[in-house]
Amino acid sequence: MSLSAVFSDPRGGPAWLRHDWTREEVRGLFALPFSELIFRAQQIHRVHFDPAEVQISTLLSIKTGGCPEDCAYCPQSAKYETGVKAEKLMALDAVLREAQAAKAGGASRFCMGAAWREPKDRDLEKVCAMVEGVKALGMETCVTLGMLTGDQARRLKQSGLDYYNHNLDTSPEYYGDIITTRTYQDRLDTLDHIREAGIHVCCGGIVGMGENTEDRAGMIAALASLPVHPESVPINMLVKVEGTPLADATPLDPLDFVRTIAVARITMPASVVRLSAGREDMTEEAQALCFLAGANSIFYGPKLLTTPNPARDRDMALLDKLGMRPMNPDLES
Ligand code: SAM
Ligand code: DTB
Ligand code: SF4
Repeated sequence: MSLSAVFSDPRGGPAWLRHDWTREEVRGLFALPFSELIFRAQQIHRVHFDPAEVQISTLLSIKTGGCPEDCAYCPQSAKYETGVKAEKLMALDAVLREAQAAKAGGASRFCMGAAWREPKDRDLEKVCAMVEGVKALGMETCVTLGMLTGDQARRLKQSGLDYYNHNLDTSPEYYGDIITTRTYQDRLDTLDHIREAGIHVCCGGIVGMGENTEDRAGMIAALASLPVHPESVPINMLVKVEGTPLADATPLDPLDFVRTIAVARITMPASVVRLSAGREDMTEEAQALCFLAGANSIFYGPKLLTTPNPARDRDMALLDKLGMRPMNPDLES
């Protein structure tokens, strides 16, 4: 095979993006001395991004709790007693009020999450109206609604949706320990539908679920060998919630979290890597290391979907201290 075949993007992306990352190579990156790993991540980060810029998204749970899936990390699964009350889909005007407040707070993207296995077509129409309303406010839109058919993905694209979040969550071999109600292939199929519809893909995973380094390598290898890299890669630290099977998971060394960010940055150089859930319990020093390792996006605002996130003033103070500033949405991928 010629070099250009190895390094070219089958769908016409820039030739320097690699989609043939082997597990072995990714394992090798995780095994690098910490300083070497961070150095490489910083070099690559600076080729594609201004290291002082951070993309700011705000999350809203538009349909909370009562989900039929059994994801072992999730407070919204109906299978676990977590104290999260099942609610109906929010009304359009209430969602738009929240989006307006997020915009006023400085967010450039508004992400709406629903605790569904998959949306019913009737509900999808309501979400499309939300997407249209949020777009009209001048914000980028992202939704995460579970599995989609090709038709549903095309309908969302028609409404103007910019991003769809759908995570692979962990390695293919650890997946069955975490979720039994759907398969890795189900996730990959939905990712294909999103990509085919022309919607930007937001896809990452969770660490700190009792997985080992090999699983973290497997997860990053799976993400980095997708036919087109996700434009946005959220790396979540497990938020442990009482009542879920992972409530007592062994805590992950924060340096292993930083390593995961660095390996995501190196293998998916042009993607925005999000330091996603888990910041509420992370020190400022650990977050600063994540930014040094190539993270350039955060969720901003005091709540994720159902769990706490740092208060806005705390985050602004941290970004100020680090000399970082919000990314201009026009420059985001
Ligand atoms: N139901 C849809 C789905 O699963 O795709 C959308 C919402 S779901 C809450 C979105 C993502 O949130 C999950 O894929 C998972 O990566 C993340 N997530 C959920 N609970 C979490 C937790 N306790 N800690 C960290 N991330 C979590
Ligand atoms: C993602 O990767 N992380 C976000 C978003 N996508 C939807 C969700 C984090 C949820 C954390 C647990 C909660 O607040 O319920
Ligand atoms: Fe449902 Fe999504 Fe939570 Fe899984 S992660 S239980 S699919 S809301």
